[in-house]
Amino acid sequence: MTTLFVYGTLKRGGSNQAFLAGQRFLGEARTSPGFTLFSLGAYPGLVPSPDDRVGVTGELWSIDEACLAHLDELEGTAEGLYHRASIPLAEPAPVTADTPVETYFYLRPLVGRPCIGSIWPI
Ligand code: PCA
Repeated sequence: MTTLFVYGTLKRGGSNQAFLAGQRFLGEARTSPGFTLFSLGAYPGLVPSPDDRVGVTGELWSIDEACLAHLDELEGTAEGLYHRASIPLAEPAPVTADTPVETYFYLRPLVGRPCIGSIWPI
């Protein structure tokens, strides 16, 4: 099982929520400061942002291996669209600090894309 932080279309009510069917919702969460969101149109991308003081708001889910493989396909990890890697959470978090949490980092250029800060509205 992998603990995944989702911040965009995978959140409850989001357009890709169905991809998390049968997985376990652990709670709402926020990353540590140092991350922000850009709008890529119909979905957001999370990137490191050293000047950020707020972090990104999202949800934690416990994901099984088969689901995670589908999510990696959806997020285009093989094509270099997103990269799944660990991210630190702000306290208090729905999981203990020693549980590794992963998220999808956006990898493509952000030229001309609007920075939308800490929340992707659903
Ligand atoms: N889907 C993933 C990454 C960006 C997106 O829209 C998520 O919700 O976390």
